[in-house]
Amino acid sequence: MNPRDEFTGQSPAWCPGCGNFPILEALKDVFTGLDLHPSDLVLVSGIGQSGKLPHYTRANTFNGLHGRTLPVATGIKLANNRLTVIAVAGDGDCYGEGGNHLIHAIRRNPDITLLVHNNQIYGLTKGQASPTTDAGTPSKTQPFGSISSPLNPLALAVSLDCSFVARGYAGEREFLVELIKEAILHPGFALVDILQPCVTFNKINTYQWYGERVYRLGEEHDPEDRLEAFRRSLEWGEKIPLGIIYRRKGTTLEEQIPVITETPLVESPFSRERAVAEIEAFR
Ligand SMILES: Cc1ncc(C[n+]2csc(CCOP(=O)(O)OP(=O)(O)O)c2C)c(N)n1
Ligand SMILES: [Mg+2]
Repeated sequence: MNPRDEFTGQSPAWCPGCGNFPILEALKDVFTGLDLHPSDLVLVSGIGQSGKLPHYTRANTFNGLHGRTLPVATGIKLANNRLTVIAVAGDGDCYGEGGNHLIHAIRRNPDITLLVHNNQIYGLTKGQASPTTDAGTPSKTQPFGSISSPLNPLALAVSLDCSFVARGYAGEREFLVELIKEAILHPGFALVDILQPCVTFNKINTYQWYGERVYRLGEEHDPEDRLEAFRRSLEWGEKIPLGIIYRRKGTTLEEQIPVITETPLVESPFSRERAVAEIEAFR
């Protein structure tokens, strides 16, 4: 058996040519490349076409409510910090409905990798403007163009001192594999925003549109220079940078909770008497 097949779940119901396919395939490369086993992993998602990715993967999975990917992922990480926790979300799910959770997850810095399938549209609900839709882009619900300014997720993350911030592109799968590996190996909260063409509902930000604009950051970019990272994160339009925009070392959420530093919570002995005594103390 091909080792990648170990991670194959249900058959995807995405549209043919969907930019989610290369992300799914890249993830299998990442897992085999890092010698991970399905039982080492938890894939957590919310609602959206992107949110279906865990169904199409063989691993531990949790598909929760729209926008609530990060609270669930954080809870799982705190319950068993030996697991590699990967949160999967869409631009609507994570930057819209779940935007508040994103801000506070970045502040807490759990060792979680967040993959955002950024197709600049609400795909599952058939093409409304999302927080990353460029201003003026027409959609079914705003035929004269989106009236809101777009949210820049990378600039937001750098401004919050997020411990790892990167941008990948579904059209550059091998490069994406390397970025996701770095994100997983990075100790702390890692955001990988992935440009993901939606071939059915986004006829503007197509493979061709992204292909003409993306470029890879070179050696001259120092991801540890926060001001330079912020400057790069603002670049959007004619040229769109791919790669690790920003990275810093920092204390993770788990490292600050002494009770789980030695033994994961899930393996800690449970004493009913002690639990009852603790509850009684609050009466
Ligand atoms: C609380 C709540 N609000 C709204 C919805 C409807 N809804 C489902 S998915 C979605 C947006 C999906 O867009 P995105 O997160 O970008 O995912 P994509 O399908 O593009 O991958 C919305 C608004 C919902 N399911 N639950
Ligand atoms: Mg989307």
